Amino acid sequence: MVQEVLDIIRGYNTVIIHRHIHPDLDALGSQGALAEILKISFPNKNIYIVGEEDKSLKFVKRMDDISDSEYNGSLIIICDTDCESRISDKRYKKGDFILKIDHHPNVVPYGDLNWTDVSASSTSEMIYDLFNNGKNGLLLTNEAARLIYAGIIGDTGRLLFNNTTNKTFSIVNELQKWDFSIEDLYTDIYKCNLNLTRLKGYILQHFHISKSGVGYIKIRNNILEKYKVMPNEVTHIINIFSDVDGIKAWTFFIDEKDHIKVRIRSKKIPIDQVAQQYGGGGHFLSAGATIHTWDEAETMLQQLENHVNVHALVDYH
Ligand SMILES: [Mn+2]
Repeated sequence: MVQEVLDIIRGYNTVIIHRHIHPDLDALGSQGALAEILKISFPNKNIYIVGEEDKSLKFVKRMDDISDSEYNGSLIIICDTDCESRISDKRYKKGDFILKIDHHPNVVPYGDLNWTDVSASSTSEMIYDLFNNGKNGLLLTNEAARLIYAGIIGDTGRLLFNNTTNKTFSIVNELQKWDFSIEDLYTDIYKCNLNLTRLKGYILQHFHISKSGVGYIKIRNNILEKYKVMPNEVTHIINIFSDVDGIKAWTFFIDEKDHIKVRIRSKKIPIDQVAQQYGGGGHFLSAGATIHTWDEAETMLQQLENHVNVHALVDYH
């Protein structure tokens, strides 16, 4: 697969790399690292990265500002994005060929070529694979190593979640040999602004746990306004009560005025099917959906409750 991917890349002079909306460390890390690798390995190609920026993640990578004409005859690579509706910057449609690189289940393939690896901890890990398997032609830089490291740290919760494999550890081991400051990276990643810290306090006071072990919190818009926190910032604190004894899965309902964002996480029981029933999706243990009423939130919670109840008997490990 890596060879196929490299053959496609070799055939284009302009490569424009996209990723998902509301970027996270893995989206920016994989996108930025791939750009770094391609720039140093193919100095004659035009390589760009595009998409909306997140204020709190500017330390990871800044985007390029390019004109529409750059898309003529270009190769589009889309990192870390499971479905088309989540692609940031809709101009990807203007490209000549779409290559998807992703570690989410390939439920809705949209690329002309799809490289998906659900066993990878992160898309950033796949970018390392690309470099590693394409070694004869590809080079890495300190900056690319920093970006891949950031992406892996983001999606594995600092090598804590069960998507962390032996391979992930060996890649991290290799990356540590490159020249970048892991300490500075951690300082940037784990800094939390005061407003979000106060909101943490509110959530810890008000979340509920159901009989089956579903933790949940409904965050209404007036609360977000009171604490001066943007809805998408809440994702940064999604795990704050996950370690409470008895919790098997947990859900945040985040009021975004015209809709409600649902984020579901789970320790062992796969919960992506519940998200799919509401038009959402994601990973087995980390999924999301969008709903429109608080009644729907109640139905969803009930469904999650039943789901966790039924699956609690299965031996996941
Ligand atoms: Mn990812």
